[in-house]
Amino acid sequence: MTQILESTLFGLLDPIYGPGAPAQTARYQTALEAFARRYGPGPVHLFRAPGRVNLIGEHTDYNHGFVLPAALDKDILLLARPRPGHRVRLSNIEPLFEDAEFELGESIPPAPRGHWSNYLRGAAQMVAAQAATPPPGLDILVAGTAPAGVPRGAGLSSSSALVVAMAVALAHLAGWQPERASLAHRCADAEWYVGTRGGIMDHFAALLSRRDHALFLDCRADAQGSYHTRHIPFPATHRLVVVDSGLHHDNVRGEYNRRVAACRAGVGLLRRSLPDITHLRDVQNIPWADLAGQLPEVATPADLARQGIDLGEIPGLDAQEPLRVAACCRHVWTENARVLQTLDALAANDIAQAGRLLHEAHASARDDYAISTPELDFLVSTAETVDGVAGARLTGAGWGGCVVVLVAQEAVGTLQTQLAAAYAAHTGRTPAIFLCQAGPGAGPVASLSV
Ligand code: NG1
Repeated sequence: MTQILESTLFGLLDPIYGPGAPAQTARYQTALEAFARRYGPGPVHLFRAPGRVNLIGEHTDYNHGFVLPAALDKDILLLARPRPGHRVRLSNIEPLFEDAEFELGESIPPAPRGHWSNYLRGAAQMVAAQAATPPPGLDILVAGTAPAGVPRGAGLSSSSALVVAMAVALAHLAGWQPERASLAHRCADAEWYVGTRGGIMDHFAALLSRRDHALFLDCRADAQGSYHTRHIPFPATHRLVVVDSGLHHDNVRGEYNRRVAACRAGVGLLRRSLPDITHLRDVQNIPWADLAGQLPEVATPADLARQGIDLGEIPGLDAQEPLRVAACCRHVWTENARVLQTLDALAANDIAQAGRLLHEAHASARDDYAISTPELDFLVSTAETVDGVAGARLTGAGWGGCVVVLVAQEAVGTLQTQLAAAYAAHTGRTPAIFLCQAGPGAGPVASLSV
């Protein structure tokens, strides 16, 4: 096996990970060695795409609202070597994920639902359709193993990181250089390939983030198709701590799609009095009390269809299962306001107010959007009893995964100890707890020889 000098790797990784670079070199070495074992010696291009934590703004993105995520220094590595023809061979450093192959083109048949390669197929199909020069066939190895990788199913967006890593790699190797925001948007559409009507937040966070900053994103494009983003510096006195409940629900895509449907139902019903609206974002400046009376507590897709409300295409929606229309719309309406208030609080360095907003966002996600779990509720309420904690909330889609805690720098150690002990006593589980070291967006890392 060819030795890549540690000093070479360190020089490449320092601009990406800063003080965390030394801890990354062994992981890169391992990935490069695995690539050489799988595909033989020769050139290799290295790419990375980070996971993200969302500070606030949950389930607002597909309603054209506001979000405030930050990329993590936990990322997925994708190693690629061009090969003759159009075949893509995929391998994963984790044996759980079997090898796969497909032919590059504008219409790539999916593997069975749930297969990891679908994230890469969706991205490949998108790049093949968009790039002026078709991307080359590739031999690929994916390395995303935790703890340095993005934990899977934890609401930290490992799946979107996979899509983005593949898109970045193929675009780079095809010589296609779209604007980052445009690539992010296309990646979000590409992820629909796997069967979820998801939003754009994760792909924007993975591509446009900046070290030590959160990314404010207005999820509605302007008339020219551009998205408004702003990099928001983290407060110097506080840290974001991410706590993984260890409970990951794989089978939540149906629930996610039902929330999308509830929001679309709200829009359909409100259009009777506000015919120009297309998304919940459009009613943000109307008092909630004026909207509430037009929205039923529950309605089934079948009821809504009878009333002429078109929910559009949503995979796997059961026509008879009730949607909680009013509560879901209320969450989105209040959450959008909270994101903007959080920006103001951070700009004024009013951390207590930012913390209160996180607390309210959790209550709204739990009670109105109904996406929390007893374990997430326990982590949030326990964290909020620790001195120095400003606020906490679940982060990501919900139904398990992580909470994020805004905590004074000097209280980080106490928070970790107290939370780990309380959670273990309550559930018998040890939570993974780590600091959010907000890192830069996805991109090529280097071209080397192994
Ligand atoms: P995660 O937590 O990665 O499953 C999902 C969506 C986001 C956003 C959040 C909820 C995808 C790829 N990701 O994120 O767009 O809607 O839920 O805020 O659909």
